[in-house]
Parts: sequence; structure tokens; C-alpha cells
Amino acid sequence: MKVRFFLCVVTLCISISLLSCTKNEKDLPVENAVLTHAPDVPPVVTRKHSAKVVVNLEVREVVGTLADGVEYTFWTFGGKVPGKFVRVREGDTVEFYLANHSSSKLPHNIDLHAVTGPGGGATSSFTAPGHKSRFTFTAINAGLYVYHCATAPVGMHVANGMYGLILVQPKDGMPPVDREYYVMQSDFYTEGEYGAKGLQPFSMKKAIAEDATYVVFNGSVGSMTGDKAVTAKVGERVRFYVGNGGPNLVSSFHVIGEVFDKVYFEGGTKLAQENVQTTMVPAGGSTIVDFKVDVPGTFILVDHSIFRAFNKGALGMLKVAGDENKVIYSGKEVDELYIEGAASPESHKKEAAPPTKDFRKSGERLFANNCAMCHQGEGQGLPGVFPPLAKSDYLMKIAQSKDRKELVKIVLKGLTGKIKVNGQEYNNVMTPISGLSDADVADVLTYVTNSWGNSAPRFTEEEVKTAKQSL
Ligand code: HEC
Ligand SMILES: [Cu+2]
Repeated sequence: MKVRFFLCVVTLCISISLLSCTKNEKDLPVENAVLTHAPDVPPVVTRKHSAKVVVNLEVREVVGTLADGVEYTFWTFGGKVPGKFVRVREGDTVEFYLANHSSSKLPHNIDLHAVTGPGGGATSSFTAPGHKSRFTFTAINAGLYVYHCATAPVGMHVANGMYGLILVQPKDGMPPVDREYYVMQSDFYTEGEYGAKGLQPFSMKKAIAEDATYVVFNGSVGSMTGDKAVTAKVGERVRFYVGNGGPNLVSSFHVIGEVFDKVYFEGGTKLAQENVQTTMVPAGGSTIVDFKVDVPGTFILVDHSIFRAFNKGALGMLKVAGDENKVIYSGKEVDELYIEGAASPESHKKEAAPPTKDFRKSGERLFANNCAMCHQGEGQGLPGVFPPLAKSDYLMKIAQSKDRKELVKIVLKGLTGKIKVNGQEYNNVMTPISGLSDADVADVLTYVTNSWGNSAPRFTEEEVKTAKQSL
């Protein structure tokens, strides 16, 4: 009798607590998460209460661009690398749907480092092609977390692009900023050398040796340079949510010409450090950096393991516009190029032929990827180290002379020894620039001789071809 009564009470208690639990969850307002591709970040969560947030993420295996002329079969969360950015609030209930597109060849899953539970969700989200899984978790810990695929062979799934970031905003929010960007570094391993054209297969051998062919921000070389640079205005506060998908390399994240005012170390919530030059981002880890931009110009994002930046692709740009809000590369400059490039009636005739491609755009991109790290974003150079190209008397004298092939030579063979540019002496080494086609050389030379106040006739592919024969 006593036992029975006791059991009864226990059962009643359990039912009540179960009921109240279900009721609580049902009470939560439901919202669909806004997901974004890099470099965009979903809007700040402004609500002051918990919610049930529904996340829909779709895995797709797609062929995309890894570098100029280099293609790769990426395995993606959301169609691009890195995966879509997810943003929730501490305490939210997250109902996570992982779909695997029917065109996929393999099953995939997801391990979110923000999840407390076996495999970070991996065990509950293993999804065959053409299927969809659901699991639910409570975002107990605030912070910026990496997510990735954890299907065997895990290294290969990660190496092919299966990673992204989830931000669990602290309950009390974060200090407001003017702009937020999503930057994710990762390393790629291809059968071909850096820059080898065509569809490049994954190299398991190089991946195991940790011998990265590419190290990139946001999934490809040049994803954040030229007209794809992220932007800000003088006086604004900028925040980068930085992740590192690996699979292997630790990043020494640095922005050339900026100091991070605040660094939320390893993506945690404690403001651990102020006034930082370079911060480490572990593979499978993150960091949050805040800084105010004080002067206009182009600021270069790099992995300061510096060969990765200048030789493997880990280079991005933040373009900061000044008060005058000058638009650096405008359509009008293209007109300028056609008009001012016509130095003689004859060359005018040549110029009149419509270009087969937008060589100015191409030149801008080539400059960003091959020259800007030394000669700087606006061609202004670094005093005493890298001579300026902007309004360089040295450059412009050659560009307007009969010896224009000397410029082709500088690009392809490099330059050493004493030179004088605008009255200042330089005695440094410019190493040869490799991997450029004749058309590339023509475009980049046209670009540097027709930007920042420079003006000269256009370089053509033919001219470069001829110049090369006499080098
Ligand atoms: C690794 C750094 C580096 C890179 C990358 C680089 N340069 Fe240079 N460049 C130099 C240095 C250093 C000099 C001066 C060499 C000397 O002192 O003899 C120089 C000199 C020059 C000059 C002659 C001097 C002047 O300022 O007019 C030109 C023109 C030039 N570079 C063009 C380019 C172009 C175009 C590219 C990209 C295709 C490029 N450089 C990439 C370092 C670099
Ligand atoms: Cu996978």
C-alpha cells in the first residue's frame, strides 16, 4: 500500500515535470535563423529572451573556383566555402535540420563545437544523399564556434571545404560595432602545384604531410581582394569573426596597418587582450577581433606565416574610404584609360578596337594578387623598402619610351640593384613574378601605368609576347 502510494506520487511528479517541460518549449517563440555566406554576418540578435531557432542547412558537393583558372570539387554547407554563418543567442533552443542534396555522392554530418552532446551533433546528423536529419540542442555556452563535417575520413571532408561558424551571442549581447564580417581561413591540398590550371583533385598524400598547396580566406584565392574586398569608412568600428577550418594549419591572423583594439581570444566571451598585432587561430578554432579604422587606405589581411600570404593565397583586403568618400576604381577611370591611353593617333587607332575582355578589372585583380603586398594597395609603396608605382617617374619614363619591354622584364625577371624613384634611392630585391600569362602581364602593366594618376598607352598581349623574345 505504502509502496503503491509512493510510486503514484513519483509518477505524478514525473508527469508534472514532463508536462511543464513540454509546455516551456512550446512557449518559446519560434524563428527561422538567417544564414549568410562569407563575408556577411547575420544581423545581431536583439531579443532579450530565449527562442526556438530553426536552422536549415543543406550540404552540396559543387565544382567551384579555388584560384584563377583552378577548379576544385568543394563539399559545402550551403553551396559555398566556408559554410553559412549561423547566429543564435545563449540559451536558445536550436532545432537543426541538415539536408544532403540528392546530387551528393557521399553521406555527411555536422559537428558543431557549440553543442554539448556526443559528437557535437555528429552522431544524430549522419545524412545520406537525398535525406534530411533533425536534432535539437540548447546553446548553453556563448562564444564563436567552428562547425565541420565529421564523416570518415574526417580529414578529407574538412579538407574539401566542410566547415563554417556558429556564433552564440552572450545573453547580455556584445559591444555594438559599425560593421561585422565573416572571415574563415583554411588550407587546400591539390595534386597540381599552386596555380596549376584545370580541375584539381584532392591530394591525400599532401594533406597527410600537411604540405598545403593553398592557404586561403573564404574558400578561394582572391575571395577578398580587389572589388571583393570588405569595406569600411574612416571612424567606424569593425569586427571580424575569424574562423580556421584547417584541416591542418594554425593561423597567425594579422591585418597589415591595423592594431586590434580588442581580441576575444579563441572566440571566447572574456575580453582577454587589448592592442594586439597578430592573434593565433587554431585549426578548428576561432577568434573575434574589434578595431576602429582611423585612416583611409587598403589594409591587407594575412596569415603572418608569410609565405602562405604571398605564395599560397592567404591574403584579403579591407578597403577603408576616407571622409571624401573617394571611390577608388570607378567606371570613369575606364574612360580615362581609353582617352589618355591614346598617346599618338596610331595608338589611338589600336585602342579603338573593342577589348575582348575587361582588362582593367583583370589588371586590378592581378595587381591585388601579385603586386599589392609589396607596392601597397594604392601603389604608394613603402618608403625605403618598396618603391611607389603611383606617379613613379621611373615607371612612367619607361612606359612612355621605346623601352617598354623593360617593364615586362621587371615583372618576369624581377629587379635588383640601385634605382632612384622620385628622388629616393632603393637598393632592394624584387623577385620574379611567376604564374602570369602574356595577357596577364599586359593587363597588370596596363593597370599600374594607368592608375593613381599614371597614364600611358595600353600594353597588349602581342607586345608582351614580342618583348619576351628579346629577354
Ligand atoms: C615581393 C615584393 C614585390 C612584389 C610582389 C612586386 N614588386 Fe615590384 N619592386 C619590388 C622592389 C623591392 C623593387 C625595387 C627593386 C630595386 O631596388 O632594385 C620593385 C620595383 C618595381 C618597379 C620599378 C620601380 C618603380 O617603383 O617604378 C616596377 C615598375 C615594379 N616593381 C612593378 C611591379 C609589378 C607590376 C608587380 C606585380 C606584377 C610587382 N612589382 C611586384 C618589390 C616587389
Ligand atoms: Cu562530409
